[in-house]
Amino acid sequence: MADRREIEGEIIMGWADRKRPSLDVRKDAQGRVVRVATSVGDLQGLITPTDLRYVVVQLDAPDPVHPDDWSLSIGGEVERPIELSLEELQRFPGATVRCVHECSGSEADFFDYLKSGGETYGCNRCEHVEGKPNRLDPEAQHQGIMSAGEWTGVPLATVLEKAGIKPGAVSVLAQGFDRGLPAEWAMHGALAIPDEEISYEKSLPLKKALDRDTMLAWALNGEYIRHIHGGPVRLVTPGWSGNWSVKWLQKLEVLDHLPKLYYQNQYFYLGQTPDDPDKKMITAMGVKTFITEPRDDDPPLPRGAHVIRGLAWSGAGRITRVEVSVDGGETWQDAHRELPHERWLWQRWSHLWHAESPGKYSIMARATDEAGRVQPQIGWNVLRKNFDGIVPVDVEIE
Ligand SMILES: Nc1nc2c(c(=O)[nH]1)N[C@H]1C(S)=C(S)[C@@H](COP(=O)(O)O)O[C@H]1N2
Ligand SMILES: [Mo]
Repeated sequence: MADRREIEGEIIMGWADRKRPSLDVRKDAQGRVVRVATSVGDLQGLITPTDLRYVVVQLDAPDPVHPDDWSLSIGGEVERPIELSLEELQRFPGATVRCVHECSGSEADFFDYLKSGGETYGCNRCEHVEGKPNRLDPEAQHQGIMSAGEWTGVPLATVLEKAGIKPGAVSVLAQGFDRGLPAEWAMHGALAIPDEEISYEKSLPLKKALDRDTMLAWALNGEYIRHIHGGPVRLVTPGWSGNWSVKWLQKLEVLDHLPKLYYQNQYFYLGQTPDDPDKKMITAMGVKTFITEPRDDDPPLPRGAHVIRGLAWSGAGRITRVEVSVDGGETWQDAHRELPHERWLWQRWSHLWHAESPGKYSIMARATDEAGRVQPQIGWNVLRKNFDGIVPVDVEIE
């Protein structure tokens, strides 16, 4: 009898199982996982399985805190400063939200790729190389750092109401219990290094802090949040770039101003140069589509019917339209969008393509969201953040 392993893939609990999607996992000198990337091309549903979820740790990976030892302090411009244990937090009326998280640095190489007219791309530290970044390869630079999840917790607004926000409040500072200096992999040209150890902290403008979907989450995909994803409790800011969802939460402080913070104004911003007077804080994601099939690395395809598939999402609400072009953007047709059409989750879409004549085709897709924003929204910027451009898939029909 042939080895079951050869036929089916892994052996799980004694039984031959299907092949598992591949992850790119990086560790620090202590062997702790600090970065995980995984391809949305391997995703069979809408929710990224927790084992496949991307991970970005900017400072030193902190030691885990046991849920029984964890508490959250809420102070600053509030009537009644409070400290909540996990159990106390869980007594508030709960909520669940499903959303896409994407790291601001996701797909950064495509800025250069589109700028070069589809000839070359580069990274912040390396020479430009010929060709196109492979967006479905988790080992490729800046790829695979987006995931969708179902979060359960309590709306941040509910907890802030309990403490009583004072008039004049402007932002809510959220601080994690991780500290350190930015990791070496995370540093590049246009960035200043802080001169002492810092905490990971962000200060959420009050309007977003009070948004009914902004939450203090303790569960992800139906289980308590694992340490690596920011447990016991993390902030979740649907629609806004991944870096706003502060992990390992320990402190909330209501402020009467918007402070200048390393991970708010220096490490993350949109601007043409480091001292651009029109520098903008990074907030909502753009509007974006991702073609998952066909792929650039497919062999020449036969003539006939092919299904073009993908995922679309936006930082400003639900997707209302996805269009596909098979002639490099000359003409566009509406794609079929599958349900559900949720506010913060990506939508799966498909388009039946009858490829009658042999030749090379450039397949494109573009999305529109309920705010009326059409892809792309975010142009080239010096830190190459929040890419949402239209990247063609190049295929050949035999
Ligand atoms: N405390 C803390 N929160 C953090 C980070 C961090 O390093 N420390 N990384 C941020 C960044 S840059 C991203 S993209 C997301 C990643 O969340 P994940 O690791 O669960 O995917 O968390 C954000 N929150
Ligand atoms: Mo990120």
